[in-house]
Amino acid sequence: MIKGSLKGWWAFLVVAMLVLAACAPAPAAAPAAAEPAGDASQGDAPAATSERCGDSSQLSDSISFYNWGDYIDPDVLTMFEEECGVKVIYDTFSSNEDLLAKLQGGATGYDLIVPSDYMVAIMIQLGLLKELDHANIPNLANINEQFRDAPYDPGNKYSVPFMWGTAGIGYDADKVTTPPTSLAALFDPAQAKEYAGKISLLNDARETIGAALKYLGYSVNSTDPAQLEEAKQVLLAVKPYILTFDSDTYSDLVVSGETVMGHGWNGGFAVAIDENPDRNLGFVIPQEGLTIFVDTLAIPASAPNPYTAEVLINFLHEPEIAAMNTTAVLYPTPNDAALEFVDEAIKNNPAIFPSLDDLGNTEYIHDLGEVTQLYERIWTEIKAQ
Ligand code: SPD
Repeated sequence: MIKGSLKGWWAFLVVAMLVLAACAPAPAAAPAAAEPAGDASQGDAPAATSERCGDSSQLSDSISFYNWGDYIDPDVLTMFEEECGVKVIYDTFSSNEDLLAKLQGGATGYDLIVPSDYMVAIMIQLGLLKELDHANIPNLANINEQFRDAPYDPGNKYSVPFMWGTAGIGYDADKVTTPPTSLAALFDPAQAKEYAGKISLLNDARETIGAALKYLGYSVNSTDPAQLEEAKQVLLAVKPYILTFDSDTYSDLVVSGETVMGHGWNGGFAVAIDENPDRNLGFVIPQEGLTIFVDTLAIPASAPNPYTAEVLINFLHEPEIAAMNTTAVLYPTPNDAALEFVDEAIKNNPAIFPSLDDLGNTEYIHDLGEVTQLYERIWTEIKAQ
């Protein structure tokens, strides 16, 4: 999808290299249409001829896929529907916590979900995920070893990495005095005040409290109440300068000029930069470091169509299909076999595909057990003020 000239990438690429070297809309209701009987009882799926569709006699007529926004090439879903004869009922969410609340609230219609690393660990513990039958997902072998067998899901018993990425700061270099390199641009009140009402932060408790913790020199996984109180005070101090907490449109806001900088994920800003080559947009992983994540494909324990979900997971990791997705959403795929189908300009852009050996101070978010409640309390207080 790198469509235009690469001019717009300069700020993105150069700043990200320098830094790396130096160091909601509420989710929609569970779709009623996604409450069919289980896979095997369907039986009337059209005869599928493609090997990529598994055993067609076991496929359901439809499948309900609940994903992050802007995280799939729509053509991929159409291909799956046409090739395998399975209608995809697609819906999106904006945070791991929204996804969890949905499942805990009793939504039983979803067949395929996309929890991030730490949320997989939480969902496993809560018994919310179904164990995968690896025999139906041979493309698991395409996943880079660094992303397999992770601590959040040893042996990939419940999840298959889908995409990965990092958080950072996206900005319009023509509208800021100096392109940001530090989290101080967001969290030092003196600096944030300069862009009062023109800054957005992620609408995500762990990401945004984590960013404030990083600004203070602490871990995004701090469990120290005193450090968390400091992070809360940092966020409260800059809140008057924040236009919105938003995890879906943070890059659109920079493009429209409603903000001049925003806290967001790399792929979101990468698409904005790619689509606006005439603009001086940039993205930086701040020198303090921020978060790195792996978003995964997993099947809820209550999924009506688990076999079809496994077939879709495997389909999404066909090398050409994974390449289509990464090219459309500009998040890096963990699928090594896909890389030969990804444009060099994308693969060689360190802000889209950061070097895994050089991620500086970036940290994965971990499941913090009971301390999670403290994060939730602080987040509620910040949002309420
Ligand atoms: N638009 C897709 C955004 C996916 C971001 N992943 C979330 C990571 C949360 N820690």
